Amino acid sequence: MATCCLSEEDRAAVRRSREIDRNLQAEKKQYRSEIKILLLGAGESGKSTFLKQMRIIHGEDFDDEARIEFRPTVYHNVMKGAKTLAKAVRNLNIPMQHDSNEEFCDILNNYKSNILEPQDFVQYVEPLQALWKDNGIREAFSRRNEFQLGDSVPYFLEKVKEIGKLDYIPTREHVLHSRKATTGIVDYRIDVRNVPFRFVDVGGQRQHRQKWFQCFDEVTAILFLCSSSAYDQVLVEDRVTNRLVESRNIFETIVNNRCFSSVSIILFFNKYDLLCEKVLHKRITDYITGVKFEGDPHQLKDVERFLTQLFDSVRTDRRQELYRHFTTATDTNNIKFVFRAVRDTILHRHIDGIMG
Ligand SMILES: Nc1nc2c(ncn2[C@@H]2O[C@H](COP(=O)(O)OP(=O)(O)OP(=O)(O)O)[C@@H](O)[C@H]2O)c(=O)[nH]1
Ligand SMILES: [Mg+2]
Repeated sequence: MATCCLSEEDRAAVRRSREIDRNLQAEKKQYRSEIKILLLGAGESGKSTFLKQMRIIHGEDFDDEARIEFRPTVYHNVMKGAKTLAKAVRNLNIPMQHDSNEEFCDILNNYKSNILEPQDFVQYVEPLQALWKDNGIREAFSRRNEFQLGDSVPYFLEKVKEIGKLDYIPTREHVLHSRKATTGIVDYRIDVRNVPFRFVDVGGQRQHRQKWFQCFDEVTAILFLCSSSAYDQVLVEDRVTNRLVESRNIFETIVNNRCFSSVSIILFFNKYDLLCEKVLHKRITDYITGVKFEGDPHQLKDVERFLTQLFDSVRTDRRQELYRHFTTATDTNNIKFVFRAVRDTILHRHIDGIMG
């Protein structure tokens, strides 16, 4: 990366990182064990997206064949998203701008099938485009925190024409935005500049969390992901609990768990792109209470400080500083940069334990 446009702090991080690389190369030691990184966090916080980035950056990138496998998921994300918006229009008593779109809402309301092939999606392209332009749908979309809409739905609805082509192959960016909840435990091993890493991704929704304990052995570091933009949303699981409050509660149990006293815990305030946009028109203070907010809730820096304090304040052992980053897991360059810093933090602290 060109260092000319980085802050002094970031430049120092790059220098440190290069030094670690040089030392690793010079020592040419054998690794006694792999670095096991556990990805934890509530549902939809971005764990699997982060893992996809590890694959893109350090592993075997998604080739055409691998990307085609995501096609049914993309179709499903589009159709389910449109159906959710169509239902919301009715439930919130919002009039549609055009009658023809009302008819399509009826079709969507009854839509149940799973599209697997391009020729089955083509018929929906035009009505979906018209629907997404309708002021009624736009109004429902602006009230999306009152119902459950995936964060990638607007991204895909903007791209319906491209997705609707008969020779459609999802791009790498489409793969990163596609959403499929994790239900089991996913292991991914890669070498990052000759250091063996093993990532473990788990399902974050409540019903999947009892499986987390199976992965707690021999952990080197935990990347805890929190959806920083979800402060105005409630959980899919119970439709009552605030998503940020849930995330902080889970973080509290993990960070204070004695099993992890020698584990590096690094917090990712993810979905930073969505946070930047949301603070402009929604005050976090209207949803999260009990912790003092200093500054202006429409100022990103003040919100970042508040979020940091919110999570930092639940830690009982405060000898170490809280490692945290604001991240956008769908942005490969951002994750490349952040992961480099994470890797350095981990190697710095655990190098003696992992090298023979
Ligand atoms: N805009 C934006 N979308 C993101 C970001 N990170 C993840 N997403 C999207 O958010 C959705 C949920 O991400 P996942 O990676 O599936 O979340 P998860 O934590 O693995 O969720 P579970 O498997 O249910 O625990 C996907 O559609 C992602 O593309 C981000 O930083 N910005
Ligand atoms: Mg997942």
